[in-house]
Amino acid sequence: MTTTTLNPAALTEPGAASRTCDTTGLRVCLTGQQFIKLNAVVGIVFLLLGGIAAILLALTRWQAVHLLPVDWFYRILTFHGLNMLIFWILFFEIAILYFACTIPLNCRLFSRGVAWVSFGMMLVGALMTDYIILKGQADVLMTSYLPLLAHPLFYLGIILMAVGTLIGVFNFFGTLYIAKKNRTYEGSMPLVTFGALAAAIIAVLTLLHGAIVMIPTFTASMGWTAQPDPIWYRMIWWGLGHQSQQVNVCAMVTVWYLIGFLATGAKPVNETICRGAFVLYILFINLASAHHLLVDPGVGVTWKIWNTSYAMYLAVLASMIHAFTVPASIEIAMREKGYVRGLFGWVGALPWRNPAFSAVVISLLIFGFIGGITGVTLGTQQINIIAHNTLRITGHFHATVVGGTTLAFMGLAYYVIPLLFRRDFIARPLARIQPWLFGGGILLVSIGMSFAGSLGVARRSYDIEPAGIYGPTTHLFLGIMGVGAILAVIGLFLFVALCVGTLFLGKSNKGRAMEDWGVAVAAPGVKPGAIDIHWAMKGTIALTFIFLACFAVYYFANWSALADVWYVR
Ligand code: HEM
Ligand SMILES: [Cu+2]
Repeated sequence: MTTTTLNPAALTEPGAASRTCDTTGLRVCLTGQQFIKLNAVVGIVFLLLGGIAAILLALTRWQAVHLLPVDWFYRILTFHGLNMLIFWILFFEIAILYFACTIPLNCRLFSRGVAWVSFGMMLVGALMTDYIILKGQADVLMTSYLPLLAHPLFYLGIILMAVGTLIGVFNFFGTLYIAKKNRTYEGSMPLVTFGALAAAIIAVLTLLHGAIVMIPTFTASMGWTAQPDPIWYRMIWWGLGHQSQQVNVCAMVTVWYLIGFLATGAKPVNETICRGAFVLYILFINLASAHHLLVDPGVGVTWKIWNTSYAMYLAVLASMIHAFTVPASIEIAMREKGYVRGLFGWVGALPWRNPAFSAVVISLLIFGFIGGITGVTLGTQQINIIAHNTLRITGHFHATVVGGTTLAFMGLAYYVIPLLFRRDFIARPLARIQPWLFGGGILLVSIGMSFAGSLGVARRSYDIEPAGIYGPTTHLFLGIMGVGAILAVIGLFLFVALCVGTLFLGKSNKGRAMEDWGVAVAAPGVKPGAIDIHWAMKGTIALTFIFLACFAVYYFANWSALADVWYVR
């Protein structure tokens, strides 16, 4: 059994100003709290910038609308990719890391100075990059593949961002060190911190790749050194670009466990297996970077197939374990509360009015069913050739990083703001629909992109009309993407408005518990723990078989589509 007990004396050491949370009774380090707030708020501002760019892009790719002129399309595409995937996600992840190493461990943040340096470098780097993109001197897209060359400030901004994040991760490790040294807790590390630790370890590897690739590119852009080899650049860049997605997945899964626990009291079915799954991420995820190089001439076929069709599945296995244990643990918690009827009798009694909870459920379903199934399929070496560089790819990763990670992070904010800013949310009915609006919108975006891509529409392409080969079905799917984008962006703006509005106008909850979003309660007349439950995960197991059936259909349909490419009579 894995248990943790906190040592209440730990935060009383000199220099560790803290308070007791009025809702959870946990001790909160005030420095930690300050930097969780700062990083989360700045992250949300970058999410807003990325969201403005998102709607401009979607209304341009929707060929019937075709909003932006050509130069601004590529400029805004560069801007969107970086503000969303790098700035929003990394700032929010640093907030999650600072949370996971302080509050659940009853520990103070390692260093306020280090936190300021990290935050300052990240902010200056992000602003520098945004400035030079909007000035029109870095139209190289997020990946900035050589031999395209941007203004040196573009690379310098990204380097500052990466090194600043690395310094923040160092603060996380420093905090774990003092937690151990001061014995702020006994027993094993809580699962939330363990997941964050896995994310932090992968982040170090990721950001080192970033430094290795960006520093020589920066010096080349200054004219100091020769330009690095483009194939080398792509290989190392994806060590950054892909692995950082696993940081996201680890952080997202951690949020799933945390909110599942807060909203329903769910405890992991088997902690050892959950922890083992996080270790699989650390060991195998870098190999999966190879799926970005599947049409590159520089690496061999055996290397491609080994890395993407064998070793990668060990990381996929980890995601499948988490996507199983989270709903399974929720199902068990619900059955123990007395909702034992049938396969899905417990679903109706879930706390659907809790926006953090609904965000997590939608995140899990979109990530698993759309992101996971398309990801494994597109990452298969043979199938990739019919999907490479089409909108199918964009359709896939908007299901993972947007429907999955971003939505889970939004869900977390519904607790972070009341607990750490100590203000209750304004406009609570709007907060309750926000995850559905954003999740539903992004589902349409993902489906629209995927099907338009299947019909041959390229990603990163300003104009598909001159080709003259796309029929009404293609335009219909681009329209579905456009309508989905409008819904998703309204959901995004609503989220930002609710958060910012709450910071200024929300009712203070100092001295009392936060206003509850709603948690699962026991069925009438049921004494918790008194219920005998058989086959307590059968609903989740049924769901797993539905998932596997969807996967099989999609996977083999793609092999069939591949076979159609060379028609044999
Ligand atoms: C709010 C809803 C969003 C909408 C409607 C949206 C829409 C789009 C569109 C239309 C494209 C251009 C596709 C192309 O022409 O190739 C795009 C690209 C992209 N989006 Fe989003 N997006 C949204 C949110 C996000 C978020 C939250 C993230 C990351 C966390 C993200 C990451 C990306 C990336 C990495 C690209 C590719 C950039 C490139 O090709 O260089 N998006 N998005
Ligand atoms: Cu990848």
